[in-house]
Amino acid sequence: MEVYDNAEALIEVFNAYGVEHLFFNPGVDNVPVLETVSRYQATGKQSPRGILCLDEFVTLTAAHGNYMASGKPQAVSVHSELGTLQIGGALQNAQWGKVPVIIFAEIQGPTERVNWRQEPFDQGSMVRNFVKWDHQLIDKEDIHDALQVALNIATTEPYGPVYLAVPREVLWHKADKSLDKPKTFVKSDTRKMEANPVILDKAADILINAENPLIITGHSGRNPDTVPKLIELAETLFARVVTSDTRMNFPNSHPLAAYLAAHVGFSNPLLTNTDTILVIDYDLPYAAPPMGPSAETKIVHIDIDMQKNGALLWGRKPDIAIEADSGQAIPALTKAINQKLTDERRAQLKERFKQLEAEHDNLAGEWQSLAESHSQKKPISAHWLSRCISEAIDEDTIIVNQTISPARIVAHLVQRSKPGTLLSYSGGCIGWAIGAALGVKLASPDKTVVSLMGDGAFIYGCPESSLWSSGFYKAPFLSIIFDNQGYGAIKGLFREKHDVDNMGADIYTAPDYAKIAQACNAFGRTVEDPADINPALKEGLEQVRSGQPAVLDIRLEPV
Ligand SMILES: Cc1ncc(C[n+]2csc(CCOP(=O)(O)OP(=O)(O)O)c2C)c(N)n1
Repeated sequence: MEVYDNAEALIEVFNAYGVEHLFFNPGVDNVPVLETVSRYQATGKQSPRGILCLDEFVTLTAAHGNYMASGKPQAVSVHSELGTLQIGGALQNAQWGKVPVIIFAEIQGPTERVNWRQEPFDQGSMVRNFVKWDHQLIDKEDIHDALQVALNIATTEPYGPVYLAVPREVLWHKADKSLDKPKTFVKSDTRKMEANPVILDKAADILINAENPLIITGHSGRNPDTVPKLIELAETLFARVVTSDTRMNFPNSHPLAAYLAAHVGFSNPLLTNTDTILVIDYDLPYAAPPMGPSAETKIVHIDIDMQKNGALLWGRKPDIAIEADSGQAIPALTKAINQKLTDERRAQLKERFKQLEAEHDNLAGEWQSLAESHSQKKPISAHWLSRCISEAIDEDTIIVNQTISPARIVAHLVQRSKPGTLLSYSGGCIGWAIGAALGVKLASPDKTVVSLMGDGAFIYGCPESSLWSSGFYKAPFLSIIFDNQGYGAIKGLFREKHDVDNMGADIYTAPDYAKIAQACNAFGRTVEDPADINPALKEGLEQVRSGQPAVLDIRLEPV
């Protein structure tokens, strides 16, 4: 077997940074890397495990899921400019999801423009809008050094994707013998950024004096031990917590978890009615919410990433900006608040808690009753389905969620309480959940993984590719399709805002998704009767536990 020294250097750098998988789709160009990975694996040498994905969209989406479950940096190898193009919208999700991933591809083109039909002379320009850094290796540049720079940039907060275009002669470079030992590594500084105590003190004053404070968190739960810290803060302030579904940041069963009435539609009255917001690790959603907080609302913002690509949260500066790692800043803030709270204020806050707890219980009860009232509704309702899913899974099951129009229903009815048991996308590209579930299962082989998505998302997610890899690499997960036979989010939004009812975005005489699953050696079942949901969930979970990927196509009321 040939010895490709630069391919070996690449593996050594990946090993040093803890990269465990290489999600790839081949062209002839990356064969030396793939061959070297195989050789390392066959001879018992440490190497990332190669995971073949039959579509490049899945390479990066699986890496995204794998990062979210493992916290480890990721590597993706694709075929030159074509493979890079095929990654498509998965890259926007990785950008918004702050995924520390290196994507590398061969470059064969000239270094200058010849004419528009020439090979891509600037391959990185295809991804430049979405990565923290891209680089094209030039002759004689050391791939080992370039990779370290790339991985250091990817793994420096705020994390994000990087792209490396590597000339064929570098990737294919041969040596007489293997590397004796890895070169030295200079990794990026991973110390936690600490909050400034003087600013924390000011934030504590504002929050103590707030009458109707709201904590909003986006992805503070990315560090699992931040979850109990946030609970402690909420219970010190007795403030309600709104959490995104990107991570399990705060248990939705907690009395301080904010619930919305089931009928409020797209708006969020909690955001407009509060006098003070403590916002933690939160990005502007990809599709902006209709209304932000009022101009009088005080905003305290804790984030590792204050800049948000230059865009301010809700278009305004916070009153207090605390640039820090939330895992450190949250307990420090709780401490500062505890030191300042008088007995009198504590007693007042406890009174507030009683009211919030009663509101929570009322609304949670409303959601449950609504779901139960749908138990025999035909076609099946998303409420009843969500309620059944919640009952069928255990507390360690990891939900990988990209439901769109039923997102709020899922958030209120699928109970999650343990850190790390809820993962979702942050960007805007549909098709994330099924490939991400593959990556999650590879990172968490002992956990049950259940992905939730719409029928549109199932198809966007390249199900044949995701299910094939799931079966082949023995990483089985259950996919549940909230099949409303159309693009519900688009139709719902237009109906509400523009009174457009028929836009032709229905997927009637829908493809048979269960048969697609079966064709990929997965278990597949279609469910149309609400009474069949529980038996189908049981069967799907049993299939997954016995090692087979499974898909349940739950036909809901068409949108
Ligand atoms: C790659 C991509 N194409 C198109 C869109 C626009 N889009 C947003 S939501 C949506 C509908 C998704 O349908 P489905 O997954 O079935 O969920 P539903 O809206 O029905 O709940 C579309 C097409 C997008 N976000 N990403």
